[in-house]
Amino acid sequence: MRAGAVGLVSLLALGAGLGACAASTAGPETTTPMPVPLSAIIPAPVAAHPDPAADFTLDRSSVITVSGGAADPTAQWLATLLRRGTGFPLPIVSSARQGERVIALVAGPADPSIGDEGYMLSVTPSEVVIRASSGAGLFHGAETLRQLLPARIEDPGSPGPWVVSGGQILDYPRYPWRGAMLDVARHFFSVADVERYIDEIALYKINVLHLHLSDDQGWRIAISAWPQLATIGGSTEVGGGLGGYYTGEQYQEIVAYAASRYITVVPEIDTPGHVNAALASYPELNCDGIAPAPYTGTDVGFSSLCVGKPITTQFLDDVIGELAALTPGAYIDIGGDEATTIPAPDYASFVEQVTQIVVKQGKTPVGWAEIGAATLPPGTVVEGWDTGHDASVQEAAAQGARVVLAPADHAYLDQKYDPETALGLTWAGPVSVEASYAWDPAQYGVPAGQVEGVEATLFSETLTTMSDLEFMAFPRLPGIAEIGWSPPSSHSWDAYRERLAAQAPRWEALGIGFYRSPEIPWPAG
Ligand code: TNX
Repeated sequence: MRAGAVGLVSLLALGAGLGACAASTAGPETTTPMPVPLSAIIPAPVAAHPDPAADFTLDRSSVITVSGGAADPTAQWLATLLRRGTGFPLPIVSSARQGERVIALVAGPADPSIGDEGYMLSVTPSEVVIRASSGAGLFHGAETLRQLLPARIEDPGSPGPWVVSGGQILDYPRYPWRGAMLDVARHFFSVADVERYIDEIALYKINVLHLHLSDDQGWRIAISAWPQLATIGGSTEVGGGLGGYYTGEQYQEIVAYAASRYITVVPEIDTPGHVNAALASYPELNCDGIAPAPYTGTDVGFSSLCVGKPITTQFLDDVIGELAALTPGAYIDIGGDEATTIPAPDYASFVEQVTQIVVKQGKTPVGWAEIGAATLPPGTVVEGWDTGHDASVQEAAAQGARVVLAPADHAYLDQKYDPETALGLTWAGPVSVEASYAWDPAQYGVPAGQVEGVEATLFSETLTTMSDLEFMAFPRLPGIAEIGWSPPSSHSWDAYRERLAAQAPRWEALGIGFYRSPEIPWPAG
């Protein structure tokens, strides 16, 4: 699914100001702030055509109309957000009465260039129309409208006026996979925390939540045939805290919450390495039949499943089978990184076995770059991490795998911003805000048609609370989201840092404790 640029030429020509800076205040004769320019949103839109004579003002008598069933969930979501912020009733109706100002969500035929995730947004004095061919497109359009409203829309019962800049946006993603990986294994995060993170990444049109559900320090998903994985494997975390795990129902709640934001959960069970929590839970999974002690440190690369032992196959069948049954999305991630304790041929045969188990369950395998050393089923998605230029990414690409790029020196949100950052690791960093934005997935030697997208990873060895996650993700995550969504022609650090600065009041209103990096010209306040 790659959307073309058909029909965009005139809009692009008129869309001067793309990447322009954020709202400024009007002249001294008035205190009414200028509305957010159409081109100020993150990710930058494909094309924006401002019409200063066509601003729209949301008022107490405004209504939301829906047309096409796919519009209903987004209408509900948008109504909740706007009612809370404005205090207006904003009923959802099938058609507006004469003179009512309207936000119209229209699911149906749209410009073919927008593909299945794009949207068109048109703002005139009487209506805001968001049109898309899918629910996902409408949702992305609604997130755009949210950014076009003043940041105080995030605060309950705020005063107006609620002015949206006039004009048109036509917008669609560069890549189909715009991911955020969250490590709930090194430290456990509650369902509420994960749902909050889902809302935060949805703001920037991320559409994949890769959940790192198991590692040496913790196993975080209950598996009915292997209950001790959760009760023993889930009972620890880095630093010796209590850990935790999701029941199947809780995991499904996360998956459903993500789906309501058009985000697909990709669950990862890391194998054959990164398995101390599983080995500690069941002695029989170990080659010598002896369970190791739970692990609460931060080393990597010391544990492995016992390749070739029949019970290992049983374990994989049961775990992947149950996870597949709980997961409506197309993907199961089998990890595959840093398996340094087993010989290369054993590693390759293991990866071939485990990816076939995923295929047998009707899912598409995903794994870290190292799995490129094995023969992979068609369609496999490989995630390039390290620097992204490593040989295994090329090996995977050469066999036709689709590649998601998460180069650690740009996309690892667990790395310190600078040497002074209190949280975070250092092995690939520091990763400044500028570094997180200064890369292009097209420059990693992977054939263009095989670059599936990007991912911002958040490993949690040093992160214990939701505020820690937010401090590391913001302000870097929006840059990676923009690299995954926006056309390369809009890429400009100077313009981007102005747009990023303008996000700060919204994060403050949402209670997101972001890092006030000195690289960004934050507004005073
Ligand atoms: C490398 S990224 C790892 C993880 C660590 C991470 C810390 C990858 C595939 N493996 O096990 O948590 O570095 O940055």
